[in-house]
Amino acid sequence: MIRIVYLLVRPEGMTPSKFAEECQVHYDMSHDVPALHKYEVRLVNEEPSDTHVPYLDIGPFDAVAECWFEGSEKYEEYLASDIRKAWFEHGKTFIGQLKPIYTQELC
Ligand code: 3ML
Repeated sequence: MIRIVYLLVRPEGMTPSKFAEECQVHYDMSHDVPALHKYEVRLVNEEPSDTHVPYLDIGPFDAVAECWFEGSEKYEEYLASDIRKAWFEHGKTFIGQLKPIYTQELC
């Protein structure tokens, strides 16, 4: 399974409630995107810094998302899809900055 994690920052001037609304729209749209096995987006609620190991100070960011794909062929199909392109166009309207993280299994 290919899994890509994203940190999302809302655009300057967009309220948190408008951002949350657009995240919901984006989530709803994800169900029509071909070859996307699963999409999840969650709002940042709290970022506690009292960690048991040294705190990594990054951000600020407003949401964490993840895309799942069953393999590289599905990922290519997703990239080629016009519905995926329209989804990204919606993304441009409410994602101010995006940090993609391509993850991999331990072994
Ligand atoms: C890639 C993505 C990360 C995310 O949260 O949504 C998708 C599509 C997009 O960026 O619009």
